[in-house]
Amino acid sequence: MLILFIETVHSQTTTANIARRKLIPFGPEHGDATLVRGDDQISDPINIPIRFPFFNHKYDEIKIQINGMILFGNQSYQSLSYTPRRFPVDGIICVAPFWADVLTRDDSTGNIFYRQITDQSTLSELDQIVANAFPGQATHRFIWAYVVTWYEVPGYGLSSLYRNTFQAIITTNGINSFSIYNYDKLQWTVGSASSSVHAQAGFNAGDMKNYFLIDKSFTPQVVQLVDNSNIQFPGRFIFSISGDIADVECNTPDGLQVAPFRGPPEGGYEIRLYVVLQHSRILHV
Ligand SMILES: [Ca+2]
Repeated sequence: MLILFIETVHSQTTTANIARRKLIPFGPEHGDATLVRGDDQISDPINIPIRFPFFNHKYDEIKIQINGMILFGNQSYQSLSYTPRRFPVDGIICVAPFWADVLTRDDSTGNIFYRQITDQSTLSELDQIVANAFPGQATHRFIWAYVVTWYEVPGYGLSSLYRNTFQAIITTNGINSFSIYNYDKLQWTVGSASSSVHAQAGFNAGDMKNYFLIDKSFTPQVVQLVDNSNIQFPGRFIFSISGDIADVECNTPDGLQVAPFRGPPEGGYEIRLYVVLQHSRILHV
């Protein structure tokens, strides 16, 4: 409620600020890495220090796809199309805030930035954002997040006058996972080589069962995501992406996570243990 209130106050001042306020801070000055400029490339595999629950599996590796996706797992994904394929799609495991044919190769402005988030203040902020969206649930005590920002990205074969800025955040407490999509600016929806197939927004577990398309995907109106929401916060969508946790018992291995589980042999990592009991209460050991 606090965040909604602040938004309201700012809406009386400047619209430019309100748009930017959807996004959490990004860019090299915030420690982001930058994806090499290009057309359809995928980042090197990024090992993450937690097993991230995404529906029925846990993943300790992600990849950033320039064309608007975060991919899970160690598949090569080399044959992944720049034109969006309608979910469900077998074997593509991703969150896709805006799958469309980005081209930054010859651009001097557009970039894709990404970083891991483990600082407690940002994690608490994400906790609050999700808690505001799902007020009936207990706080989630996130222990890890990753943010990818597509900043001012132009489209393949399109005028560079048209640019998109959006952000995907994935976060988890080791049991519950969420994706947050923030849409700041959407000015194009289909590259010139995509046969009028407009952008798709959603997620896909790759199992042909767990997937979602945000309304207006595959239509020119998908640009309206900057004003739409599933949580009454224009330009923001939040999804629970860890499936049903009703089966999690406090004595099952699934209920216990150590973060980070991977570290240098010489040590130096803080180790935190989390146990989830009765679906929503978290004990910090
Ligand atoms: Ca591309």
